[in-house]
Amino acid sequence: MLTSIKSLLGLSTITLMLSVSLIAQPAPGDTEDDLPKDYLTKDFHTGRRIALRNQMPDNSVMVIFAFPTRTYSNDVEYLYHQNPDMYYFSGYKEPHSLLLVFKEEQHDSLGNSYNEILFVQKRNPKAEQWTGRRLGIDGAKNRSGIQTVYNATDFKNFNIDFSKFSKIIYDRFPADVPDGFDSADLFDLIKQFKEKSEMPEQLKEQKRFDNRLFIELTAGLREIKTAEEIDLLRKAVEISCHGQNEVMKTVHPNMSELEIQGLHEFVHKKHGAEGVGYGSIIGAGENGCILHYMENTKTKVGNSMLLMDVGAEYHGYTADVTRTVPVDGKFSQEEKTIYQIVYDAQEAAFKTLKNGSKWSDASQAAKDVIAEGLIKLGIIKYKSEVGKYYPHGLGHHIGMDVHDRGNYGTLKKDMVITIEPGIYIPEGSDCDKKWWSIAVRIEDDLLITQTGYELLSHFAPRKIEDIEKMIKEKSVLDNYKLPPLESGKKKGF
Ligand SMILES: [Mn+2]
Repeated sequence: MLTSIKSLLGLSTITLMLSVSLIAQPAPGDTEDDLPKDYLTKDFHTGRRIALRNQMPDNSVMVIFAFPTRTYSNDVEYLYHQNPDMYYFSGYKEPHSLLLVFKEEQHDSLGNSYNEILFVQKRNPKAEQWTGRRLGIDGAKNRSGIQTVYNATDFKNFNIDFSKFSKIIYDRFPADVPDGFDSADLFDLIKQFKEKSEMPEQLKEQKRFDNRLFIELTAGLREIKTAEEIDLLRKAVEISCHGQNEVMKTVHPNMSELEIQGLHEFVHKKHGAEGVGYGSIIGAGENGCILHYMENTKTKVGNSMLLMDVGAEYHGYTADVTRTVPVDGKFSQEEKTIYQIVYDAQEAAFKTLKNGSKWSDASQAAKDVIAEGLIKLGIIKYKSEVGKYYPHGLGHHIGMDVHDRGNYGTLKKDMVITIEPGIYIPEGSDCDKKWWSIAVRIEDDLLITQTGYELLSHFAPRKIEDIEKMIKEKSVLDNYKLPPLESGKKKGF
């Protein structure tokens, strides 16, 4: 998109001419037929709202805004990502929207009743030609199953008496909402909501506006996955594993971290994953010690260990899978030793998992194995030092967010979680030099069952010998050859 969006607002002759033919036509995407068959259904979103309403306190309303759009460069926006809570409860993926879910039936002045309202982006052929199709009212009804849908432009004059509710359940507002040209964008919707509801500045004093309850209700629902969600997560995880496998089969010391990232994401997209759930982490050698390393700028990964933490996002659900592999195909003795401790820690955590087990038991089991392993090698002296080389938690829920909403107490059937112990020994650490720059994380995605767990990410090898075997295999990606670049040749880069 190289042309300025400002010319759209200038209504140039060309945009006007081109837009005429669009006006009478419905936007593609209005019907379920235009969606991939395994998308979340209207029944899913409707069911989630029913489940929410059942748990809401009497005389309450839940308020969910879309996420803001964000600037990438000048007049270019980042690819839009919907607020997962909005998507979960409505299936609506567009910005500048607002969902209200009421505990009880409401009545308007014309005698119509409703217990949920969705305010959506107004159809606008001129804008749609530039920034994409909009569902509009009919499309949004069809997608969400919500019968009361209005254009966001109608919120300003919509007659609703927020003062009668004993609870207004809301999420904290994003701090950086741009006030665009539109008179009904997210900025205005939030402003209008604050005015209509007479939201006080000091919310802490006001128990009627309840943010804690918002988190509690959404976490309680979203941490237990429905059958449709589990299907989508299975797919996201399997795709991510295929990415890991193809990279293992292709990787060589002259590859760059960026190229490796590209190979993962190519495999994801080949299988229909729209994006990644978080910035792909491809850390060679010392870079593996940076937990959320996303620059991926090393031009040659060399004969080091390669830590790859990558998660495909498929139809709104993200996987989170990490594999750490030796680029030259063989773990050195030191690498093997550290890797095996992390592997054993992961296995120890796995053993605790089942419906009713505690997050803290899994965490402790993994931590104990890592601490004992590091003490045995003389890398630490006391158990209490383990955080030096294992500085993060054991895992988290995955779902629409990579760190998905959850209560993190007891594990329950149909939760989908990651278990990801790691050991990171940066250069200069207070231990024998031979351990320096070794970084290992093994991260798997698991479905909690009544009696144990199902390892969803079993498609990618975890054991030392299985990884070495996989690296020996050939990938179809292996022999791609691109012409070398001409630019910069004379200057030597
Ligand atoms: Mn993770």
